[in-house]
Amino acid sequence: MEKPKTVTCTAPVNIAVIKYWGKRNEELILPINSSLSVTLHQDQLKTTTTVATSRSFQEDRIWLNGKEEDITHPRLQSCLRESESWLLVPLKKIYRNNKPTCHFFCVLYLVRRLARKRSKDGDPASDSMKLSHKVHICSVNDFPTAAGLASSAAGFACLVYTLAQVFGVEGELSEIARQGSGSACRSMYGGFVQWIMGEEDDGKDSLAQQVAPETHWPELRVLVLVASAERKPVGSTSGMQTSVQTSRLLKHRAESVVPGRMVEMIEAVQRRDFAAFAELTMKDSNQFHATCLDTYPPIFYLNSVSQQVINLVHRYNGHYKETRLAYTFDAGPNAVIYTLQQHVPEFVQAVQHFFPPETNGGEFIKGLPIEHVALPEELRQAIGLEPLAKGISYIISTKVGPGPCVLEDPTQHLLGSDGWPKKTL
Ligand code: 2P0
Repeated sequence: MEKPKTVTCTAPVNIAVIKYWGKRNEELILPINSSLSVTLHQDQLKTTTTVATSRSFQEDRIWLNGKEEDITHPRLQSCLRESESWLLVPLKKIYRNNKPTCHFFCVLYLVRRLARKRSKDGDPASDSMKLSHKVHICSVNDFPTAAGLASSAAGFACLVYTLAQVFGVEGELSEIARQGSGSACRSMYGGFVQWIMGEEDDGKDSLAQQVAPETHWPELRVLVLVASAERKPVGSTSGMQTSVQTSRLLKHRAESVVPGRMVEMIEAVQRRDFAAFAELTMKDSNQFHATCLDTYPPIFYLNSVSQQVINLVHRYNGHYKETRLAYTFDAGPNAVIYTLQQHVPEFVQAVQHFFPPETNGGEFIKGLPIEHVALPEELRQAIGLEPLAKGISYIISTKVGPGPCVLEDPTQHLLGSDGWPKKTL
């Protein structure tokens, strides 16, 4: 048997500070407003994907977090076989409620098509032969999906990046990642990233772009406060669909609020102005959740733990008469806190005081180590909230990080030398 060609890559999670919520085109995933995010460091949170390709593989197959996804649906297979792009749109309609499977294969199709197009422009014919070989894909997240973090963003970014390595495609790839999951286009870069909404009907100008690299603001820290292990009640894809149909506030936000905020946010990042960055971040998260409440029937992503975090942050900032902390919430109750390195130890003490953890609940702080300090009595009194026991199960402490990377060490492949998942998965 011919030895498969195998590539393994990792890709990061991103957390938006100007939120994406609402599409103008469901199939191409074109948003109603631009958005901006911070890429988190892969030492703490990442997706790893291995792609193997070989003449001897019979089918395209995919294993997600150790379980094979069923891609035997005849329409899906025929789309992949025929290489007809017009098939993608009706296919996405059929599969709208089965996002991972359909979108994974649309992305696979799009990377192959791009590789074919580019190989015609001069690459050796042997490469275009390889494009007809089937692939085996194996992908794992190193964070629990239940933590409410955007696993689809890291997952699709990693798939697109790894396939592009296998098929030798270079250049702009965020347009394809976007068609897996909107927010995935922002995980194609490290640092601070904007997704420019674009104007074209075909989405060619709806792309992600780096605003500043991961080295730009070394003191910035990110704390993920994991509030609940419950799955989110309403998924992002269907939630934003209902919001577009019913919320006038969302329309106002997209047309009249976000364009100005994008400009201000980019300037705040460029100046490393934490107070401006933090205030815009909190206001934008609050407005996103206000549009969820303005959706009919309303969508609730925040819970009593989220509300206590919001109060804690405002009272903390109020006590110091300085904006030292910012919160942001996505489609779930977990808070993501942005702050500067020097404020982390004290804030974490405040979290432990106002959300007393379970005593036997394993480690409360994961990720970058945090120095222990005492909680000043006057701060505790100024915050003055009633402690909410077990409200937060753990904190992930991380920072800004780079975009997708290739892992050169073959022992890190998730597929064995025969191209099949390793037994240990
Ligand atoms: C964001 N979220 O900007 C916003 C804020 C959730 C809240 O992007 O339908 O999973 O695949 O394009 O990318 C989540 O939406 O949705 C999201 P699809 P996606 O991060």
